[in-house]
Amino acid sequence: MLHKRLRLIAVPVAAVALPLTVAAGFPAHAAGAAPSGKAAATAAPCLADATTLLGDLDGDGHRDKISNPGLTGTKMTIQWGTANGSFGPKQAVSALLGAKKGEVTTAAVADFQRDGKLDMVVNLVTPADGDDPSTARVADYRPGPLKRTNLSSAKSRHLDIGDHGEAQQLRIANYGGDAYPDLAIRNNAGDGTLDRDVRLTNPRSGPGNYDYDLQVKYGEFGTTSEPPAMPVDGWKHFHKPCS
Ligand SMILES: [Ca+2]
Ligand SMILES: [Ca+2]
Repeated sequence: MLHKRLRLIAVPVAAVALPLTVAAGFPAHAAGAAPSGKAAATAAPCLADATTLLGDLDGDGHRDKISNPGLTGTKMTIQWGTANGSFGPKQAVSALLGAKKGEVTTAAVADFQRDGKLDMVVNLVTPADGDDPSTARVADYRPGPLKRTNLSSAKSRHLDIGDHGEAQQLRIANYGGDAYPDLAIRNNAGDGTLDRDVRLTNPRSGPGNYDYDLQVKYGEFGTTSEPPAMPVDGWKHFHKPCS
């Protein structure tokens, strides 16, 4: 008896709720389509040229200019965007990260988890003298937005890219055929070995840890005299040219 009464009540409620939902959808659509300043400023990252990405790194709504000569991740610079669309002076990522004398800085920028905010992977290491490689002093996945002064992130976490040798290059790659940018690391593993290590991205958590099976599938085992090939099409695969 109680069951029957509840069902009778439920039907009119559902009938009313549907039109309300549809009506509520209209204003949201209209606002999204309007060319407001904010929508334009927070547009998706795009490629100004093969080695220059324009996208918001500090979360202020203005695109910043990320230059990555040779796509190696070792000479990356950032120019913070301004409200009128111009860019500030070039700042070396190594300096912003506080690299010490003799340290090799590598960095890679992409929207790893596709939340619309650019993220950064960084690695700072002092190369060793002998056959045994040293490990990184700093190796992080830093989800955006990043602080302008030191590229820190509220959600920064350690990444193991610096635990298996000396990262010499850090590049965006496309492995596994999904929509999430991955990492390729040119890694000095010691004793004359120079490998292309890989880290595939997990949509929930970002770049993953070392995985032997993935390494065999997507990586390459090389030597100092025969270095592994490194990807050059990572940014191009995940970003359209700026028009
Ligand atoms: Ca910005
Ligand atoms: Ca992101």
